[in-house]
Amino acid sequence: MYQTMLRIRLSEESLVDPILRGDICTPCHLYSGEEAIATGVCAALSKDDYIFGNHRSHGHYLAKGGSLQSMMAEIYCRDTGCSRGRGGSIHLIDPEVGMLGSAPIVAGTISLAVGAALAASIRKDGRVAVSFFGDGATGEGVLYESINFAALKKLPVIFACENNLYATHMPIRECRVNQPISRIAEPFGIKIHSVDGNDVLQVYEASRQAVETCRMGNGPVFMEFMTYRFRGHVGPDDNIQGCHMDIRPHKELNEWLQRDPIRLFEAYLLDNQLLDAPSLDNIRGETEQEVEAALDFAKHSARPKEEELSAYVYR
Ligand SMILES: Cc1ncc(C[n+]2csc(CCOP(=O)(O)OP(=O)(O)O)c2C)c(N)n1
Ligand SMILES: [Mg+2]
Repeated sequence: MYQTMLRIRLSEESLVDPILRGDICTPCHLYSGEEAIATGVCAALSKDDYIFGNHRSHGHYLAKGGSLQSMMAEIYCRDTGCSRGRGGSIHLIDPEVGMLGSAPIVAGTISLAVGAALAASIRKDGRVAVSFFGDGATGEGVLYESINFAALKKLPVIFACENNLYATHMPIRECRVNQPISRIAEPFGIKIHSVDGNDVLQVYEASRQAVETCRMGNGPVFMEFMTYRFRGHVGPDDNIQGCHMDIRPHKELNEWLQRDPIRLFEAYLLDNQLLDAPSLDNIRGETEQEVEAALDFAKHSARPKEEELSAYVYR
């Protein structure tokens, strides 16, 4: 889990300079600060289980076992990318590892996860589907329709809400009545977990229980993870055309930086003598190399051919 969180963080941060230089044209919604959620949830799943993501899904894809090289190539819009360079950062997919897709339509993949869970339930294959979405998706009706249908059919689906307190530049306190998001699931009579999303062990333990609930036929489960993004809504700092759009108070950001999920887990590993400082350094060194190799692979891959522009388009 430490390596996965670090792989996500270092690969996200490696994109900052190329984005600022204009080498990457696809919009990138960085996941820095939220790594413990994808990591802890996916650690509780098996390879055969399904996940669906949203616009901020680099971390979901990697945590489920997606290839870092294919992701980097996709972000660089190369033919070697996981969507053959047609999708970019916001359309990641790797069915081999159960990552059934991400898409930037807010709440757009929630009902697809319910569909995957319905298929698993009809086939009785024991698979669980997870839908990752942000607090912003709670403003979309399809979420409530999906929870209702899943509850009615007792589907093995986990609704995983990553509450980072903002939807683009809209603070949650300005667009929702003041109550925890997890309470929206109460009328449906399903299991609910409210979790510190920056504590990977807490995320893992709650997810393990949620997966078990689903496998026993007692799903669905709603999970709310409290967290914060360390970067802008899209790109490193929301400095769009010379105008800073990030209205989040510095004090708030600084307080959350003190609760960096990777630093917290490092402290846990050291305090409990599970790993020593040189081992942590080794993992960091290896991961840095892995990220560098993936960037190199992406940059040296060919772009899709112009004459293949409409290949793979559904007719
Ligand atoms: C249906 C729809 N409405 C609006 C948008 C524009 N949009 C893109 S991301 C976003 C906010 C998403 O916030 P949240 O769900 O909290 O995820 P976060 O970015 O905080 O991870 C919005 C409004 C969109 N992509 N789709
Ligand atoms: Mg949000």
